[in-house]
Amino acid sequence: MSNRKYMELAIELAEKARGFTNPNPLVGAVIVKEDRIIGRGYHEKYGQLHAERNALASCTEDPKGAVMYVTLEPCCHYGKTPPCTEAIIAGGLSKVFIGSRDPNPLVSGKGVKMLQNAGIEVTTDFMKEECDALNPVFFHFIIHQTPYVVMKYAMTMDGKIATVTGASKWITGEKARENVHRDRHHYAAIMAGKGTIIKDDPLLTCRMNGGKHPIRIICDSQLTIPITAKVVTTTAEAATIIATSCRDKDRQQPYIDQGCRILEIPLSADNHLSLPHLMKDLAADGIDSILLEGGGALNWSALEAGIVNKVQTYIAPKIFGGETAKTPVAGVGVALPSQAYQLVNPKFTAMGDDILIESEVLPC
Ligand code: AOF
Ligand code: ZN
Repeated sequence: MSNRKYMELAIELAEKARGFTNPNPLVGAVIVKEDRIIGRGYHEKYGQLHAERNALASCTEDPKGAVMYVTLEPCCHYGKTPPCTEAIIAGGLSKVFIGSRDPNPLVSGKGVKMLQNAGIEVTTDFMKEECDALNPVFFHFIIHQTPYVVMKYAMTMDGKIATVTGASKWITGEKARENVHRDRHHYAAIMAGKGTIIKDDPLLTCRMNGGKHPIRIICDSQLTIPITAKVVTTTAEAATIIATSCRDKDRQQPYIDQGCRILEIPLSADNHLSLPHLMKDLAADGIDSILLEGGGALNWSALEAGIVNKVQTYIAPKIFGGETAKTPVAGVGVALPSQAYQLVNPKFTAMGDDILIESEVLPC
């Protein structure tokens, strides 16, 4: 097998843990001796052994003189686990192919140096683009210390997220909706505004087999969502954080009694919750990624605040019409096309009869 095939296998292994390693990266490793795979491993769950150590532990033969293919630069620091570079050196490997560079300041280039200083031959940036594609969330979180935010919405061909009566079940078909549940598992949290809770009373949980529920974050500056809302009454199933500017402890208590956590967030100049402030607080709690299922008002605020990294637009082959039927992004909007929020690197995926377009937001 070629070097590329071995690294492709390492990428496949890394992918298996998606949704379970946050806020740590997805990493896979393969160990090869004389063209035989003698070990393979991946980082399976947050806090557990890294990919390299799992691969070494799985070796069916002595790894002395073998080659490792690893999707991320091996760590060289004592964190929750001892440095992987030590295990690679102790194992006597002769060569390491590395995909992504690790921007973690504790590692960043030092892992490579440590291996080279021990006389190991190192090839860096090997299939870097493919390996980098595993971890946009980790890279964003470790560099900026704020969550990676994905704005998701489903609309008709005429750009409506509901009919004139407000009905929105369903816009997309089953395949697209299954994909949303996969994403609820992949990302650490899901965020919605008060309007969505009052109008739809959603559960915002993950209904994928073997999936985990995202932490539910509700933006409610005045703290007025009903105490009977599903996101409030089901905290035994999935955690709920209510972000509010209301500091009145008596008004907070009924939500706390139901198991919700209250996060006090200051208001911004336009009297909305300060989203950059909220993002910092959530990051401090280890929340590395958020699926924003916002509704028009929150979506606009999020764009304006510059916290959105990616937009996922599901388009269904339907037309609702109706001048007052809601659209995905509301707020005051921009005055000129030249002032638009620009999206780049679009990826198109057909899902049953629907289309998913995923694009990155160009920072302003
Ligand atoms: C992982 N899994 O397979 C590799 C990682 O907190 P720790 O001790 O688990 O260390 C986390 C850091 O280790 C992480 O930020 C990244 O820089 C490095 N590599 N992490 O969770 C892995 N190889
Ligand atoms: Zn490590």
